[in-house]
Amino acid sequence: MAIERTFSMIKPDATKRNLTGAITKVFEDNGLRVVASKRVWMAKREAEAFYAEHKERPFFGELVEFMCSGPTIVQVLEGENAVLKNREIMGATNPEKADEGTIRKTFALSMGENSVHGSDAPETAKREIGFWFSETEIVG
Ligand code: DAT
Ligand code: MG
Repeated sequence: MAIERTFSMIKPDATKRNLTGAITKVFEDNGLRVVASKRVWMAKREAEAFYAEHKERPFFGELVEFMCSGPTIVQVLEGENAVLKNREIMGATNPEKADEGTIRKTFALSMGENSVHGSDAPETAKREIGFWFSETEIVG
Protein backbone atom coordinates (compact mmCIF):
# COMPACT_ATOMS: atom_id res chain seq x y z
CA MET A 1 0.00 0.00 0.00
CA ALA A 2 1.38 3.39 -1.00
CA ILE A 3 2.04 6.29 1.36
CA GLU A 4 -0.96 8.60 1.22
CA ARG A 5 -2.07 11.91 2.76
CA THR A 6 -5.35 12.79 4.40
CA PHE A 7 -6.83 15.92 5.93
CA SER A 8 -7.84 16.06 9.60
CA MET A 9 -9.38 18.62 11.93
CA ILE A 10 -9.45 18.59 15.72
CA LYS A 11 -12.76 20.36 16.32
CA PRO A 12 -13.64 23.13 18.82
CA ASP A 13 -15.19 20.77 21.42
CA ALA A 14 -11.79 19.02 21.66
CA THR A 15 -9.52 22.09 21.62
CA LYS A 16 -11.69 23.62 24.40
CA ARG A 17 -11.12 20.52 26.55
CA ASN A 18 -7.34 20.65 25.89
CA LEU A 19 -7.34 17.38 23.94
CA THR A 20 -5.12 18.43 21.01
CA GLY A 21 -2.15 16.40 22.26
CA ALA A 22 -4.20 13.38 23.32
CA ILE A 23 -5.87 13.14 19.89
CA THR A 24 -2.63 13.75 17.98
CA LYS A 25 -1.04 10.94 20.01
CA VAL A 26 -3.71 8.54 18.75
CA PHE A 27 -2.76 9.42 15.16
CA GLU A 28 0.94 8.93 15.88
CA ASP A 29 0.40 5.69 17.81
CA ASN A 30 -1.40 4.36 14.72
CA GLY A 31 1.41 5.18 12.29
CA LEU A 32 0.10 8.50 10.92
CA ARG A 33 2.60 11.37 10.83
CA VAL A 34 1.56 15.03 11.19
CA VAL A 35 3.22 16.67 8.15
CA ALA A 36 1.34 19.98 8.46
CA SER A 37 -0.56 21.58 11.35
CA LYS A 38 -2.03 24.96 12.27
CA ARG A 39 -4.55 26.42 14.66
CA VAL A 40 -7.38 28.39 13.06
CA TRP A 41 -10.52 30.08 14.33
CA MET A 42 -12.75 29.69 11.31
CA ALA A 43 -14.77 32.50 9.84
CA LYS A 44 -18.39 31.64 9.00
CA ARG A 45 -17.71 31.90 5.26
CA GLU A 46 -14.77 29.46 5.57
CA ALA A 47 -16.85 26.88 7.45
CA GLU A 48 -19.68 27.25 4.89
CA ALA A 49 -17.28 26.79 1.98
CA PHE A 50 -15.42 23.87 3.58
CA TYR A 51 -18.68 22.02 4.33
CA ALA A 52 -20.47 23.11 1.11
CA GLU A 53 -21.37 19.47 0.29
CA HIS A 54 -23.71 19.53 3.33
CA LYS A 55 -25.39 22.88 2.65
CA GLU A 56 -28.84 21.38 1.98
CA ARG A 57 -28.76 19.19 5.12
CA PRO A 58 -30.94 20.22 8.09
CA PHE A 59 -27.95 20.34 10.44
CA PHE A 60 -25.87 22.69 8.23
CA GLY A 61 -26.48 25.87 10.26
CA GLU A 62 -25.69 24.10 13.52
CA LEU A 63 -22.53 22.55 12.01
CA VAL A 64 -21.22 25.92 10.76
CA GLU A 65 -22.00 27.63 14.08
CA PHE A 66 -20.20 24.90 16.03
CA MET A 67 -17.13 24.94 13.78
CA CYS A 68 -16.85 28.72 14.36
CA SER A 69 -17.35 28.46 18.14
CA GLY A 70 -13.65 28.09 18.99
CA PRO A 71 -10.23 27.15 17.65
CA THR A 72 -9.73 24.16 15.36
CA ILE A 73 -6.46 22.37 14.54
CA VAL A 74 -6.21 21.65 10.82
CA GLN A 75 -3.68 18.95 9.95
CA VAL A 76 -2.31 16.86 7.11
CA LEU A 77 -1.64 13.27 8.15
CA GLU A 78 0.64 10.98 6.14
CA GLY A 79 1.01 7.22 6.23
CA GLU A 80 0.09 3.95 4.59
CA ASN A 81 -3.55 3.96 3.52
CA ALA A 82 -3.96 7.21 5.49
CA VAL A 83 -7.49 8.12 4.36
CA LEU A 84 -9.11 4.83 5.35
CA LYS A 85 -6.87 4.34 8.37
CA ASN A 86 -7.85 7.74 9.78
CA ARG A 87 -11.56 7.02 9.25
CA GLU A 88 -11.10 3.79 11.23
CA ILE A 89 -9.21 5.55 14.04
CA MET A 90 -11.89 8.27 14.21
CA GLY A 91 -14.88 5.95 14.50
CA ALA A 92 -18.49 6.50 13.41
CA THR A 93 -19.96 10.03 13.08
CA ASN A 94 -22.31 9.33 16.00
CA PRO A 95 -20.07 8.56 19.01
CA GLU A 96 -22.71 6.24 20.47
CA LYS A 97 -22.21 4.02 17.42
CA ALA A 98 -18.42 4.32 17.31
CA ASP A 99 -16.26 1.30 18.10
CA GLU A 100 -14.48 1.03 21.45
CA GLY A 101 -11.02 2.64 21.34
CA THR A 102 -11.83 5.09 18.52
CA ILE A 103 -11.30 8.84 18.98
CA ARG A 104 -15.00 9.61 18.79
CA LYS A 105 -15.93 6.83 21.24
CA THR A 106 -13.28 8.06 23.68
CA PHE A 107 -13.64 11.84 23.36
CA ALA A 108 -16.76 12.97 21.43
CA LEU A 109 -19.68 14.61 23.25
CA SER A 110 -22.44 14.15 20.65
CA MET A 111 -23.17 13.70 16.93
CA GLY A 112 -22.38 17.39 16.32
CA GLU A 113 -19.58 17.85 18.85
CA ASN A 114 -17.67 14.81 17.65
CA SER A 115 -14.08 16.00 18.16
CA VAL A 116 -12.54 15.21 14.76
CA HIS A 117 -13.03 15.50 11.01
CA GLY A 118 -11.29 13.24 8.50
CA SER A 119 -11.46 13.10 4.70
CA ASP A 120 -13.74 10.33 3.42
CA ALA A 121 -11.87 9.52 0.15
CA PRO A 122 -8.54 10.33 -1.57
CA GLU A 123 -10.16 12.92 -3.90
CA THR A 124 -11.81 14.61 -0.91
CA ALA A 125 -8.45 14.64 0.89
CA LYS A 126 -6.85 16.45 -2.04
CA ARG A 127 -9.53 19.15 -2.05
CA GLU A 128 -9.57 19.54 1.74
CA ILE A 129 -5.75 19.72 2.04
CA GLY A 130 -5.71 22.37 -0.72
CA PHE A 131 -8.48 24.32 1.04
CA TRP A 132 -6.33 24.92 4.14
CA PHE A 133 -2.67 24.47 3.10
CA SER A 134 -0.27 25.60 0.42
CA GLU A 135 2.33 23.05 -0.77
CA THR A 136 5.14 24.83 1.10
CA GLU A 137 3.33 24.41 4.44
CA ILE A 138 3.39 20.61 4.10
CA VAL A 139 6.74 19.18 5.19
CA GLY A 140 6.95 15.41 4.90
P1 DAT B 1 -18.25 12.64 9.15
O1 DAT B 1 -17.73 13.82 9.93
O2 DAT B 1 -18.21 11.38 9.95
O3 DAT B 1 -17.60 12.50 7.79
P2 DAT B 1 -20.57 13.74 7.75
O4 DAT B 1 -19.62 14.12 6.68
O5 DAT B 1 -21.79 12.97 7.37
O6 DAT B 1 -19.82 12.91 8.90
O7 DAT B 1 -21.08 15.04 8.52
C1 DAT B 1 -20.19 16.11 8.79
C2 DAT B 1 -20.41 16.58 10.21
O8 DAT B 1 -21.73 17.14 10.33
C3 DAT B 1 -20.36 15.48 11.27
O9 DAT B 1 -19.04 15.20 11.70
C4 DAT B 1 -21.19 16.05 12.37
C5 DAT B 1 -22.27 16.82 11.63
N1 DAT B 1 -23.47 16.00 11.46
C6 DAT B 1 -23.67 15.00 10.57
N2 DAT B 1 -24.89 14.45 10.68
C7 DAT B 1 -25.50 15.15 11.67
C8 DAT B 1 -26.79 15.08 12.28
N3 DAT B 1 -27.70 14.18 11.88
N4 DAT B 1 -27.05 15.95 13.29
C9 DAT B 1 -26.13 16.87 13.70
N5 DAT B 1 -24.91 16.99 13.16
C10 DAT B 1 -24.59 16.15 12.16
MG1 MG C 1 -17.68 13.72 6.15
